[in-house]
Amino acid sequence: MKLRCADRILDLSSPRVMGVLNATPDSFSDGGQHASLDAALFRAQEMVAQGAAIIDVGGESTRPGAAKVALQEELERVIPLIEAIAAQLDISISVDSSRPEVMLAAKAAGAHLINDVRALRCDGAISAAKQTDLPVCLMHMQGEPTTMQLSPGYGHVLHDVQDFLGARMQACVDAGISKDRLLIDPGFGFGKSLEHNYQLLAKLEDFKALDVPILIGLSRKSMIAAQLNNCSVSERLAGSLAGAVIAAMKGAHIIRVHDVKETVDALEIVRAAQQQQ
Ligand code: 8Y7
Repeated sequence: MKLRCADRILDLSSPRVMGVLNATPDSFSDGGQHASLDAALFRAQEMVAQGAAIIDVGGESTRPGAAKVALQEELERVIPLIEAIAAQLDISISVDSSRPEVMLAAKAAGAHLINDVRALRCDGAISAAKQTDLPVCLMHMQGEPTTMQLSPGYGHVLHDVQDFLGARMQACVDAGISKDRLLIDPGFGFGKSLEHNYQLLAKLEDFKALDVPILIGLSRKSMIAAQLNNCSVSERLAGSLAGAVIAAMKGAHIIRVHDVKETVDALEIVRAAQQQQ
């Protein structure tokens, strides 16, 4: 399976790694705007060398309870970084944003893919995404980041998430975004209890029925920590790799992670085994 991403082709015939790059001012450096751009660019370069297929650039923190970021602030964080990566590195760039203005500016800056945790539900987002002609990842989230973990509830979590993603896909197709531009993501940790997350992971293969590439992110998330005595972020690598391998074996095409090198290695073993089937 191949996905056209602006002027690049992403080969999804074996599972690929998307590296997380946070364009938040204090993520890498406290030495001002220029230093933080340089540090982020250095990290991007490292992820390319480690075998990432995509770099996901985000300027809005969607962690549970995180504060909202103003539009101008989000633009100032992500756009110069996307421009610099596009100019200097040979890699697909995804923009992690829900705002139409950011999607359009990111496309102009050289982005290849849109990653929207709100599945194009913000005003104007569908039409902006269509205008960019870029592929879009539609993620499931119940509620909003500030409140989503307070009391997540479903009739049947698997069916509810599938129905939501199917409906968002239909809304995109109705607006003129063709199905071969779409990807889906169950949204681990976004308005889900621990049990909901593992129910979705256990049945991830059922999302193949929607017939578009599947992207997942569980790297370092609380669903990993919760099984490991609520271990700290630095102790979640083995658990995250196990989750990535399970997801890949159940049909995920793109795995969004912090630890690129280790995940690329783990997925190479999945690829070698899948090739024999
Ligand atoms: C996901 C994501 C985050 C995910 C997609 C974190 C931006 C939280 N998680 N995008 N973004 N899927 N598509 O812990 O699971 O990385 S942010």
